[in-house]
Amino acid sequence: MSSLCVLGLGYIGLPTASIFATKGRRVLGVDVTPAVVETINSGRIHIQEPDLDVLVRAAVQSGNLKAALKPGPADTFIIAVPTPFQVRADGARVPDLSFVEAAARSIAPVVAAGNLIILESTSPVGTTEKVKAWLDDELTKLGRTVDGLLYAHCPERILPGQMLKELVSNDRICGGLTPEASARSRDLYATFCTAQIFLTDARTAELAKLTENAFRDVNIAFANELSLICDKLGINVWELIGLANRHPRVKILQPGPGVGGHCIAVDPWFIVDAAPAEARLLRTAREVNDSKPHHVVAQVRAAAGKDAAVACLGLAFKANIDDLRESPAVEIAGLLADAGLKVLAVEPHVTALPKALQGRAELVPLADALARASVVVLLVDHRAFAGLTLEQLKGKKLIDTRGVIRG
Ligand code: SAJ
Repeated sequence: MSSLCVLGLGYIGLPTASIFATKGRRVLGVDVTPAVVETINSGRIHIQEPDLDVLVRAAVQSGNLKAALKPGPADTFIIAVPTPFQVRADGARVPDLSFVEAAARSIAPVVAAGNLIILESTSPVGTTEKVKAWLDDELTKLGRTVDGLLYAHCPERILPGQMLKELVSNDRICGGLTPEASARSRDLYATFCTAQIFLTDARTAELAKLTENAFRDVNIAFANELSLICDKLGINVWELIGLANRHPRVKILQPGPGVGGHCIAVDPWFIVDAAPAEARLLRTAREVNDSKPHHVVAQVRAAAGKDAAVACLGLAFKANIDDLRESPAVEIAGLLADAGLKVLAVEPHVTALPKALQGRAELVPLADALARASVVVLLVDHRAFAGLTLEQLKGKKLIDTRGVIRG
């Protein structure tokens, strides 16, 4: 069985490294953060995802998964590092590929003839070619010549909250710089992927991944724009969408307080950056979704008197997870605190407030928040809030951004 070196042990790299290890591959997981390496080597995890702890423990206990700060020799290298965007002085969002570049350069001392280098990180079109160029450059600097390196982009599409299931059951795309690279990648992922694996070129694979998330962003923006129109016209957007969705070819998504997470609110910008004149709809969708938290804040401020206590139900970026990063709910709670309101945050999935809210809000149980607040804003459709009724909120002003609370 061939060996692997996985660069980046985050939400994608860690489950991927672990599943390969449990299938009998020797895996070296690399992360630049010493605490992450120590945690994983002790069989524990530093991120939250259902059942990931069990998988990582099994991988480490099998002896097949080891974490380190630096890469070592392997047959295949998988790059799974973050690809955020930067905001340029003129306001444009441009991809930040510095982590990918650092990872590509870091393997130059250890790559060997015939190795396969896979980029899994969500990336702008052309990044796989750049990985090759960065590695070539670093090899030249080291005075090394390594023949027959293969490169492919094999994007990950797993849904936070269901990652382990989707890792195995989602179809995959393997886009090589050469057909041989695509085929070698397919053989590798077939180790654990039970679904179909489609082969293409690297640039198509790169744009396919971005397209999937841009599609979802545009569709959520449609729902969010409808909610703004309905607020203006005094129509219940949830009833409206429910009725329109009775049409056999209409399937509108759900409005909310904005789009969070690390992918959908980022990836469309990579397309806009590459084709700014053409990607007009994608840019507008991003703007619509990014403006939604401000609309919610304006609604709450209009409902709340000066110094009012506001119960913010939910802080996570979506339902039934504890991930608070890039969450519109956290942004809204912060903006309400800035406006001088007393913010009582209810988030049953965490035990401490995120840094952005520390000292500016209180984390309290649901009953406590409902007893003290005069305004309730429901921000996340967690199961924990599903039973709430209008009766329980009598005498309070309610802003339900997810359409959860029933009469
Ligand atoms: N949201 C709405 N209304 C909806 C659906 C979602 O407001 O009807 C919001 C959520 O509350 C959340 C955000 O959108 O704030 C994103 O949530 P999500 O569940 O749609 O997606 P993510 O970010 O958890 O995961 C996405 C997935 N992409 C697609 O569904 C096309 C996942 O498959 C990708 O692997 C992941 O991005 C990624 O890593 O790229």
